[in-house]
Amino acid sequence: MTDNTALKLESDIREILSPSGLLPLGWFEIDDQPALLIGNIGSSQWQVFSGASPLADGKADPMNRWTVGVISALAEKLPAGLVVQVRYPFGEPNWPFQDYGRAAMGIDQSPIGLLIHPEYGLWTAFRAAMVFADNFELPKTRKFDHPCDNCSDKPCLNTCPISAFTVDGYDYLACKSHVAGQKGTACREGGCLARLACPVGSAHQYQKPHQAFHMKAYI
Ligand code: B12
Ligand code: SF4
Ligand code: SF4
Repeated sequence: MTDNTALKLESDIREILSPSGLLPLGWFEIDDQPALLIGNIGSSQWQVFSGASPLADGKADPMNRWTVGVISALAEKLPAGLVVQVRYPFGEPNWPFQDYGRAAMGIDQSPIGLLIHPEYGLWTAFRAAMVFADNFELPKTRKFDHPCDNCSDKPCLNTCPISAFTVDGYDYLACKSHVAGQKGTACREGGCLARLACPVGSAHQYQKPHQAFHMKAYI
């Protein structure tokens, strides 16, 4: 019989997080303890974040500061002692969030490095991982077929104007310099053209201001 603690906790967390637009993405284990991955799907958090004070105050890393605020408020609403640690995909140490995404969501890497989900495509990002004290049973992660296996044209690999994706990997320095330069307006204002070329989950593509926000932070 399955212990339903994890499902009940996930449902409570989903409800508490719902006004922020962040959501639980799946369970996995960190050092044999239950952990829940939290993130956004498409621009699910953009409307709330873009009206929040961390973006308006002009200080550095507004999305990260906003995330810490949302997750800290969530932890305070849960029973005392239940959350033993919160890990973030920014700051130190550099936790392996793409490994967490693989474990929690049953998805894998696309040829351009981002993890791809059959429904949400390349449009998921991870904002936090919460580690819990109790050793409750976790629901099994569904393992999806890899969407790229059925994509013969692979437009993500031949759309980048400077061919940043090669057999040697992702040339992020060339990418950054293009995005910051005169010819990089399309990427800078509309988002990575290689990512946008993927047909999977295109309904979840980030809204334009959300794309531009990340590209500005990236350069
Ligand atoms: C360092 C880092 C970067 C560096 C990569 C430097 C490099 N050498 O390539 C830079 C700043 C360039 C970067 C850029 C982006 N990143 Co980044 N990045 C990270 C970070 C903080 C650490 C990764 C790491 O060091 N892992 C540890 C090492 C040992 O493992 P690794 O597998 O070798 O890691 C390498 C890859 O992850 C790679 N990488 C990181 N991001 C990206 C993005 C792309 C497109 C590719 C091809 C590779 C790549 O760089 C790492 C170091 O070489 C993670 C968050 C985290 N804590 O995991 C996010 C993360 C991997 N990035 C992410 C994203 C979304 C991006 C951007 C698309 C952001 C944006 N602009 O919207 C951009 C890509 C630019 C573009 N073309 O659009 C997401 C991926 C989500 C997903 N679905 O898989 C993560 C998980 C952050 C998050 N909050 O969700 N990133
Ligand atoms: S364009 Fe095709 S190969 Fe590239 S990420 Fe999308 S599904 Fe995968
Ligand atoms: S942001 Fe632009 S330059 Fe960088 S990888 Fe994407 S398409 Fe290429």
